[in-house]
Amino acid sequence: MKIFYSEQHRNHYPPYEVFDGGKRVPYFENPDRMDRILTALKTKEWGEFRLPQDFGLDPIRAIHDEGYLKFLASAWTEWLAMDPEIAATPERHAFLPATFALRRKTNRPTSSLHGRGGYYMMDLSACIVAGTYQSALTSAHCALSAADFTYNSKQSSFALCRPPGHHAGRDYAGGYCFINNAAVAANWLSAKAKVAILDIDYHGGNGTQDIFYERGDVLTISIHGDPDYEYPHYTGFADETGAGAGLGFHRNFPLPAGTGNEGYLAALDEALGLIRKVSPDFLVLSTGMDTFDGDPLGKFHVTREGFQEIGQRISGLRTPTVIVMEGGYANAALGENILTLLENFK
Ligand code: SP5
Ligand code: ZN
Repeated sequence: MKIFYSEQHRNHYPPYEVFDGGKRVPYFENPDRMDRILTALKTKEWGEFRLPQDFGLDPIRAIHDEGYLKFLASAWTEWLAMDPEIAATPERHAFLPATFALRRKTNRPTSSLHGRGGYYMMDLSACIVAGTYQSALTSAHCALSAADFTYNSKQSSFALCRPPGHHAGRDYAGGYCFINNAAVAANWLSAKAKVAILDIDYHGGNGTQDIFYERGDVLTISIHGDPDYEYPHYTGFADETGAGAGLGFHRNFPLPAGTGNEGYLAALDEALGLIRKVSPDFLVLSTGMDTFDGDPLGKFHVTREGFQEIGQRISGLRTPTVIVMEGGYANAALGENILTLLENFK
């Protein structure tokens, strides 16, 4: 199996994030996650590592707002230029806003850096540091490269993306995500063939949902912790099924805290039934491993046997699949877990 991966992600490693309650904690979405996955993949002879190709900005601009991309590109250097204290010890800092644009009709500020931060960010976890923009672009190029390979070969492939993408919307970052890798790849494929996105990360794929909400050409489905108790809190409920031309082409499966293999697989079977009805040429699988029993950010109890079954049932669609890495924070088990899932697609 082709694995598209770049070392570029190491330059995106914020020194902290801010948890609910205002608590500063070490960044959960860290490079060690990739090291665990790399170590596991390298024990197998079937993994063929490839560097991503550079697809340029056009396929990313097709999904993301121009002002937002400019903000991502310049926020860090703008901030350094504003504050000599930060510039003296950049490794101890990350850019975050402290004021957010909420539900009211908002205007887009064009000058204040922190104003733009609050406009383009949904929470305090998508911290920007020096390498963030380049890492996010390269991550998207891994997803595009995997999509290109899968399109041409009709074989499934793995985009080992970091930072992840599914919480990022057209004009906002959040949940460790900046560029929506799966959405960029799926949109690129959608110009050539019929594509569906299945999001199995523990957290609702709000960014992907928003991006495709009014499109009837790409079915999007997310299975996740019920937003009634879990991040991202405000979208991912069962009654959100798309709008306009997209009505009926988005589905959420919010599941209760404590969901184990059995409950998860029942929802998955329902989701796979919907995908079979649409019969896409390609599937983009937003793959988070944070449904794992013991994940520090999750409340599900999916086991390694569960991931085996999940992989088997999804690969049973016999649809060439672009597997895009999203979350998963039980680092010690992450390598084995992703391997268990991937082995079904090789
Ligand atoms: C890609 C991805 O998985 N992003 C997830 C972002 C989740 N951020 C919200 C974290 C809420 C933390 N609740 C912590 C409970 C600790 N016991
Ligand atoms: Zn997640």
